[in-house]
Amino acid sequence: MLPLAALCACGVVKEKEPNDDYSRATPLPAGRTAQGTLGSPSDVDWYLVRAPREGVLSARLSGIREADWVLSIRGPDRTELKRVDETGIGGDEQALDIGISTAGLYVVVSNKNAKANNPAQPYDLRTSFDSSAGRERESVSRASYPARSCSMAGASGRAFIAWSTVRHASHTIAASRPSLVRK
Ligand SMILES: [Ca+2]
Ligand SMILES: [Ca+2]
Repeated sequence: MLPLAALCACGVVKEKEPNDDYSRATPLPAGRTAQGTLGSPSDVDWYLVRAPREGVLSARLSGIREADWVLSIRGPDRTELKRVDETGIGGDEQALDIGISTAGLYVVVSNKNAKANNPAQPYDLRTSFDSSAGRERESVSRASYPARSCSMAGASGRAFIAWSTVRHASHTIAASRPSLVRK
């Protein structure tokens, strides 16, 4: 069980250009938020996300109205594990419940809108890390469930459902309350 503070690690990591390929990826501890800019429409930003132990990583990219984001998750050997391109210009992209080991993962930010021209406006790449989920991989099959706010339902049965569906959220309070799992 992680203390809540570890799940909500604070502080923003600024991208370090040039970071347009894996060899110059900006380091980003799992659970932290990176902030960067699109220096040009074709700017690509690589981040190397490191986790202290095995777990599950989620990432959400947002913040520049003109951008048409593509979010790519790549393994330590740069093989693409997941590519997320669900929205158009102005939409957020998110990748949920990606298994991560201590070898880390690359998260690659790019833009498809050739007319995007807002190099001063920052984007946010928010990550969350849940090491408790590493022990119960079956929960990964719940990845398609929408994240809900981490309200604590009253009845324990209801709380368990909430716990199951929001456990990947960076602020999953329920994850620190394993007693709720009891019937
Ligand atoms: Ca950049
Ligand atoms: Ca870049």
